Amino acid sequence: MGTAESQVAATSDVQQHPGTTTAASSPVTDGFHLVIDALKLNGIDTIFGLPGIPITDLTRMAQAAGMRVISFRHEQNAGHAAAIAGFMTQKPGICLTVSAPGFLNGLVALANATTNCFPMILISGSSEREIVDLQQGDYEEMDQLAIAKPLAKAAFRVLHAEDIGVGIARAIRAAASGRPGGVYLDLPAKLFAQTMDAHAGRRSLIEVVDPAPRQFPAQDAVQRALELLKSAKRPLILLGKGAAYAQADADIRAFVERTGIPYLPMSMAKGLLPDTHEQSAAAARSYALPEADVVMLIGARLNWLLSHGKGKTWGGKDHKAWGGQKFVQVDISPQEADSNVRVDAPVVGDIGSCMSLLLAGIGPNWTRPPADWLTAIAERKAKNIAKMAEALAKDPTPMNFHSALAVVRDIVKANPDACFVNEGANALDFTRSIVDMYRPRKRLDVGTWGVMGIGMGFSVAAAVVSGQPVIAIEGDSAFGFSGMEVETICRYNLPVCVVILNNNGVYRGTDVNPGGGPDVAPTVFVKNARYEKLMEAFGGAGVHATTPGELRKAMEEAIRSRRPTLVNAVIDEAAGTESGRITNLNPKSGKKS
Ligand code: OXT
Ligand code: ADP
Ligand code: MG
Repeated sequence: MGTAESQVAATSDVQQHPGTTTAASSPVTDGFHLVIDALKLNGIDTIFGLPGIPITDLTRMAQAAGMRVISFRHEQNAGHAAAIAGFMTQKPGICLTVSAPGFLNGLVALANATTNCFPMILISGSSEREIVDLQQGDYEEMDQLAIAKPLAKAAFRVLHAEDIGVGIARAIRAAASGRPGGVYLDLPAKLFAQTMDAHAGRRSLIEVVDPAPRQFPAQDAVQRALELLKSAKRPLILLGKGAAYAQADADIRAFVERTGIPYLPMSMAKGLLPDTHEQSAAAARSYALPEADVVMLIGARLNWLLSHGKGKTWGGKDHKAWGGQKFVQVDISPQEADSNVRVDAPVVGDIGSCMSLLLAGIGPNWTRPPADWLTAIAERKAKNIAKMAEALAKDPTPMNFHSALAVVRDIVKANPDACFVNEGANALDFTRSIVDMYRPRKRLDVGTWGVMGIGMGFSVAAAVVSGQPVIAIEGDSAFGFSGMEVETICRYNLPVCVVILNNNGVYRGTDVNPGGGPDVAPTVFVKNARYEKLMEAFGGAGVHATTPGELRKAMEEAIRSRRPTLVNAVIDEAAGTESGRITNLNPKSGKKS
């Protein structure tokens, strides 16, 4: 990699900058180059961002220094791109924004990264401290550090060029170590132009050694967990996105297969083992959860997505009652256990280390779970799969979610290495259960918050990071949150195939204004919108698909050609339900809690 010194020598605009050479002509560097060199020194080669005061030159210089600078149309999408790049690579993704409004636009992604345990660093330029602190009305004045703090795992500000190396090292460690998360790094405008001796500058940079150190669990914790699992009559493993993130794929698979315990993948853990694996209990979810007696969580939290580990989902008498399960929880965070219900066997450490010890501990004489448990799950599974096959075989006009997603399912099966992005409500939930995944970390979706707007940011990052084709299955509302990034996709000529499951609105397009006035209902969009023309506007391929055959042809062609493509798949506007599978979370007027 280039040193600070060589960067200055190589970059003409620095030499034009006053103060970059001294009277004695000893080499100097500046804040811009120290930031770039610190990132490069740590193996960070891509920045997702949006230029403007005070970071425009930083984007130019980063590009001149050989970094990939992916420039977006809105910072939120750049932030989501950085976060998912972090999830895919275990290296913090970098999002670079301008001050106040650009910074604020990046905050949803920063907070979402923290919530989802994705390592990312939001770097924002900021206004002059002296003016901000006296509230004298600077250009884009805002106390960004204070605002970012509650939304980030950590937040830092660098005031002096000689501290840039430390600032970036601290940000990397905070983002990647322990439970990963979003980190904010505040770089005031004045910092970039500060100069210092190039040799001293180079010495001030830190190449972070072991940014996410392995953390082995205690041997007695491993034994306790194995004893509990051994005692189970109806054990179940839940794989979460932490397990996918950990890249311990072989050990996780070996543990599942050697114990013979059925498993359920959370959404972004789909594909960690292929969804077609015979031990997958995904198609028997609502049977397996309440019936299980010992549940092992690997990188999954007992949050709302798992009904907090209690209530009717788990066989409890009412919505708050414990279902009687005992829990093993494998997690890097020592505070996660007992956050919702009692965890009988916490195993605290990084999943790679934990799984290697758990695997070693099961030994050759492990008894597989009782046959009646496995048979019961297999029967429920077969029933649900048959029901699903029936629904998928129908060919209604217009298409419904099932007939469109039957096509997507085939395309993913034929292209298991393609990355898969998914958001919406019905467009999310139907896709999750219909489209099987075959490889780890391919399914990228709305995650812990169910946040809309990840679609195009995730797609851009997935294409850039993996070099593989990307398939994005989008509700028409979901797409709207980041739709302008189709220009970004075309600009970088990325192999992204966006499929909009277009049912004319949020959840469906059939609602009517209950007040009878001239406005349409809040959930309804322009009917029969031609989203594909957005992609055509920027030189990509747009397809209006009204049949499964047209959809299949368009997707096959998109994957073959690697050309940016948007398929507007017209879905029956009455096909969706309110909030998809989580209708029950909508508060009802007058309902007692
Ligand atoms: O066992 P049972 O019988 O129950 O069956 C289950 C499985 O066994 C079975 N299954 C299978 N059968 C056969 N074969 C196979 N292979 C198989 N696999 C599974 O299928 C069922 C279901 O299985 P699942 O999914 O595993 O089980 P379940 O019970 O659903 O799991 C529970 C959950 C909670 C884990 C799961 O439902 C889940 O992960 N849900 C995530 C939900 C979510 O996050 N939704 C997104 C948010 S909704 C809402 O908030 C929206 N907004 C508001 C908004 C948001 N979010 N963000 C921002 C920034 N602003 C506003 C908006 C605006 S969604 C939305 C837009 C919606 O409109 P769109 O146009 O975009 O989308 P459409 O709805 O399409 O119009
Ligand atoms: P899901 O939504 O798939 O259920 P969650 O985001 O709720 O997953 O949970 C992920 C969990 O994984 C978090 O509690 C986090 O601390 C944990 N985690 C993330 N990375 C690692 C890792 N490398 N080792 C151990 N645990 C991890
Ligand atoms: Mg819709």
